Amino acid sequence: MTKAKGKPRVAILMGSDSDLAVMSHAARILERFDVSYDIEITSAHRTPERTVELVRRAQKRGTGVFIVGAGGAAHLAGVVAAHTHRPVLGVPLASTDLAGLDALLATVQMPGGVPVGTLAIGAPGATNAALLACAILALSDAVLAERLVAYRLDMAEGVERKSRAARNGLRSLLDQDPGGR
Ligand code: AIR
Repeated sequence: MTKAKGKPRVAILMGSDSDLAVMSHAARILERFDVSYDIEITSAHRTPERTVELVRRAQKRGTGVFIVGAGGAAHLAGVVAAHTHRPVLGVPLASTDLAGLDALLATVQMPGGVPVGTLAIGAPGATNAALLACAILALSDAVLAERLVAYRLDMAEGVERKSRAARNGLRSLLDQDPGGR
């Protein structure tokens, strides 16, 4: 499935449909930044040949960055990295009783020579993988670079708004119960 106009600049790959809700955080960021992407389910273990085929096809179409999420014995990002020289960003997912620690170690502990840039476990990792993908593409895209600057400004304003609201909230809590316990 391809989203947004033109050839996909980013490929989002994930090991299972059960990963989709978390990986949708990456897609949301790419849409916000108007970066075209392709999203596919493929497994390093269940569909090894499809995985390699998807990486080759994406490369041929000019995809610049791969965002790869998997849980458990999460080898997908490493396998993708073995088949491309383009940047691979791995997102470890919490899909077993080990709560993502298994996927984190499997994704981050690549042997020297085949890098996977590993993000945090779960939704923050998916969000940051997409932001990092945008930052990589922004090296040769001034419009995208501007959007990244605006995103940070928005975020900072949001924190200031929340700080004001927290101060007001505290004031009314203290005014309601001036004695306290
Ligand atoms: N997975 C799929 N193939 C190899 C791995 N490691 C991962 C998926 C998912 C988890 O196994 O990325 O996080 C469970 O997948 P499922 O399909 O059983 O829900």
